[in-house]
Amino acid sequence: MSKIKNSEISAILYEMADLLEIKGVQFKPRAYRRAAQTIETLPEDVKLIYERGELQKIPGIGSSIASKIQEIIETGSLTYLEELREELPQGLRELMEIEGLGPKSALKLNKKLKISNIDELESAARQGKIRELEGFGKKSEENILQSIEMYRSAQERFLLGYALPIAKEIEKKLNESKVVGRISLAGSIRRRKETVSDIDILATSHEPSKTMNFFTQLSEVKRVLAKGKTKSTVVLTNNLQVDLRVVEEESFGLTFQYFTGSKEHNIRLRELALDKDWKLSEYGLFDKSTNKKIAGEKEEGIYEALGLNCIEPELRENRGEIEVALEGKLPHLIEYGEVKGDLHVHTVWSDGSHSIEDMAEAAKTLGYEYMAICDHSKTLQIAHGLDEEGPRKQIKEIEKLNRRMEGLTILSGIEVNIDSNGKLDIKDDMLKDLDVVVASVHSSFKQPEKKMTERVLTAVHNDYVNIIGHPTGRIINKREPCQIDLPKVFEVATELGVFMEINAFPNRLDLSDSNCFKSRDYGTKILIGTDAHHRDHLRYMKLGVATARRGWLEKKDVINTLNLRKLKKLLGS
Ligand code: DGT
Ligand code: CA
Ligand code: ZN
Repeated sequence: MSKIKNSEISAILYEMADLLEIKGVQFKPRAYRRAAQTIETLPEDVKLIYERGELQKIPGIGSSIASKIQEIIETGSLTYLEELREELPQGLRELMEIEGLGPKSALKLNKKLKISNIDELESAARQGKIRELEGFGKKSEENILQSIEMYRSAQERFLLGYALPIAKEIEKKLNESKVVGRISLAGSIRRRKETVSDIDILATSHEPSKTMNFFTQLSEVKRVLAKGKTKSTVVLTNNLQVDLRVVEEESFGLTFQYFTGSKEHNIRLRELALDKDWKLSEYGLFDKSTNKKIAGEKEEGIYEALGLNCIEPELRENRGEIEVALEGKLPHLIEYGEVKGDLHVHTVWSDGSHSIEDMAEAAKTLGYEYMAICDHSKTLQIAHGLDEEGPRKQIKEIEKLNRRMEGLTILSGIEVNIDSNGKLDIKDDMLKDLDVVVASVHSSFKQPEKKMTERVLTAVHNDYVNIIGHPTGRIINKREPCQIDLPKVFEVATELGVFMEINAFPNRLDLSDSNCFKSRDYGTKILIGTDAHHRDHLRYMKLGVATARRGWLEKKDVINTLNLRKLKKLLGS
């Protein structure tokens, strides 16, 4: 029997899904993708489940996929996959990594222009060969080049939602090993920036060489780029780079402040110090004339000495936080524990992995008071959305569950699709009976600004829409935000009592931090929703809260900090 990991099994299933999709097979790709998603996030080794004969007890895994998993576990590979690889041209999966290229266009590019990787795609586009192809044109050639650029930059910056759990795990291992005294994440990951180029960690230690040995020998490490007494750099098997610095106890606070950044924030602080004839460096805050240390041990001490309240790491981007802190008017940011429920959750009724009940149980373990089920509506065919009568059936099921559930209220909802003219694909008659209506754009992202703004405003004007989901449609590192006049949307939404979503899914974070920052000028209320398609995704909430905090939002700005009674009143349900 092979020693195969869950992640390797799910990689095979994902590839199956892609290849079947390229082949044009119906339904199966979705089943494989869902199984891959489930296995990827399973806390237990699939092999153990298989040994107990319980593969089919895993949600979303039927007999056919179970037998494939069995073959993978027993032989380390899958014959069906090998056959598909033989049958289909090489490189199509790589091409499909480019946003906007589906299986059909990838196949065509391969057949007509013999393109089988991204480099070849780029050179064909630069030579103007793609515009000559039927069904492509000049515009799509430009779009391809733009998407390639985004794909390339994605290789350099990692999603916060991906890097943060890994960073915390390494922090935990160092802590438990007892080779460090104090330890903390620093840099962009401490500021919870949406993407990070690396993981910065600071620690104190009585035995730095022991610390560095332990760090460079962690099981996740692929390569050691540098190993010194005070600083080491490693690359993990997933290509993330991690820096560990061992610093002096006496200057931990200052060094911590310095390496948290951002650089722009630090430069502005240094100017403040200079105004007082002080010097701020990574070793401390000193009086320039006497060279006496003014602060350094504690991070807060530096801010205090400069006449500022301590600025939360998420705010340190030089977006005016220092000026506001000088006036003593820093916002009281929403806290990570203040969220009382999730209002954007998918289930097996559309493209989610779990039943309503399973998602509700998972929400309960997070201490939530409520959760709204917002499955996709019918036109989103790839997500197998609810038809016109779907919501009615779901409301009944939710009522039944609510009678039984204790400690959590399930709200009924839907994520309706806003079509290219702003029309919704579920009738008002149905929408009015739901507690929560999220309306989102899922297609025609390239419309001109005026058209897109009108389109979204049409949805905002609908009497039953509560929330605009992922308002710019961006996918970090993959799809640019659509062109939309957000200030206008904020203004009208606020007037009509419609809320804007911070979609907390790691590759969305949409609204972004800077858009949240702008929304404050309009008094716009925000909903943080995870868009969970799996129970483990509910934990993305903290990424949404981080985005809100980076956007200077307070508890009062975010509707899902309200208790159920107040929330229902606000939703008019
Ligand atoms: P990243 O890694 O691109 O996601 O962003 P950061 O902010 O983590 O940047 P990084 O890793 O290059 O440096 C970590 C922190 O160290 C940074 O936030 C501030 C500080 N730092 C680095 N270089 C400089 C510098 O040249 N001047 C100042 N004032 N601070 C710096
Ligand atoms: Ca960094
Ligand atoms: Zn959506």
